[in-house]
Amino acid sequence: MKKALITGITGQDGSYLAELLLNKGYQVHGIIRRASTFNTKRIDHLYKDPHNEDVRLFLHYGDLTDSSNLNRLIEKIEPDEIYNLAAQSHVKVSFEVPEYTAEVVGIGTLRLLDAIKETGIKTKFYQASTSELFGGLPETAPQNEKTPFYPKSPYAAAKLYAYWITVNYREAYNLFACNGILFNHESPRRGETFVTRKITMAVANIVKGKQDKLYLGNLNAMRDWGFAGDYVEAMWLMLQQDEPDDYVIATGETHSVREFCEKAFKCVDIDLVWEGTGIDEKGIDKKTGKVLIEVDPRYFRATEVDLLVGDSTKAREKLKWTPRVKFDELVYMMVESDLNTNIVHEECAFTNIIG
Ligand code: NDP
Ligand code: GDR
Repeated sequence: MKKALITGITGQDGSYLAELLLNKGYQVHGIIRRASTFNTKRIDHLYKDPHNEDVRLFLHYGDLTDSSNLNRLIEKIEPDEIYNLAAQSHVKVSFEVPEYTAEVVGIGTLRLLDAIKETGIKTKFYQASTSELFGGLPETAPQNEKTPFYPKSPYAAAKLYAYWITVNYREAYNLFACNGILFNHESPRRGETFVTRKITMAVANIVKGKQDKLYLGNLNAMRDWGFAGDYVEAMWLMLQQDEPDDYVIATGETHSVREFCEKAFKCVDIDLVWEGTGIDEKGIDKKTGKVLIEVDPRYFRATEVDLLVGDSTKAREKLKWTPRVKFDELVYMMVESDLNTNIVHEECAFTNIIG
């Protein structure tokens, strides 16, 4: 039985990847952080009582800031595959906690790679790289593996280090290490403070009368949004190849935040019309004239990434990977899920403050 170790197993991608690997018959080990409340809600459905015999999911306390913990776990588990998904993954938040972000995202990746090298275990390593690496060069779109990098946030700069240290350990120590340069991917399990989920939660809350208005930042930002369930398959495929390599994973389509709002509200039969420009812009319910969306500059970033769209030809040819879920289906899936969930108003109020 193959063994996999996932850092960031409690996150959006970690939960889909754990599901995929368990379905493929793997024994899955995940690193979780100690928190004052439970942080395992995305993987609770995969949990089995460890007193049973057929348990294949094991959770271990750990943290990417703790080298001795990582060394010990890698030595003990001896995984065939390691997926490094753990990160302080919020771009806007990285401007507020730049040092911590660099510590976890950048040096955390080095700690894992060095643990592999030092323990000498034979394993394959996946690094969660990101389209944010291309942030500052919109004229290069669509971006592929050869596009130059220009990080535009502390998060992206830390991911740049993680990208290159992964390449360096592959070249210097012959490790099987891959970078998946993934463009934005979303799902009903997306963190509540990322823009897509913030929008779909607000749609559901507005319909249920639990929220009046949605406050957003830059409505003009354009992103290549795919479905997380499709993207974790690409991660796995990268580690099944004969040679390690780096791959862009994307849908090849790009849409603005404004367009995402329109589609999401359309799912509940609300047509949005826009009035004003810049920070005065409002999204209005065409039928009732009610203002449903307002711009709040608090969500603007010190430096913004205006346009991302990926060219994943290499992955499509070499990995035979294609995204299945289209943009419209993704928006619908997320709105429907939030409509069926009993979201508490307070949670949403917080999202409006910190998202
Ligand atoms: P999430 O924010 O949903 O999950 C992040 C995970 O990392 C959580 O399990 C979190 O634990 C864990 N984590 C955070 N800090 C630490 C730490 N110090 N030590 C150990 N674990 C930690 O991210 P996603 O699932 O969306 O993304 C997965 C990875 O892919 C991330 O590295 C992200 O940067 C990258 N990425 C994501 C993209 C996307 O569109 N989703 C696109 C490209 C790259 P906890 O639950 O306790 O907070
Ligand atoms: P991103 O995702 O920064 O692309 O990083 P996010 O959903 O946070 O922002 C996308 C775009 O929407 C604009 N925006 C807002 N964003 C948030 N969060 N909240 C708002 O209210 C809001 N209004 C407008 C942003 O300015 C931005 O342009 C995600 C993360 O998953 C990273 O970890 C990953 O590496 C990249 O995707 C690829």
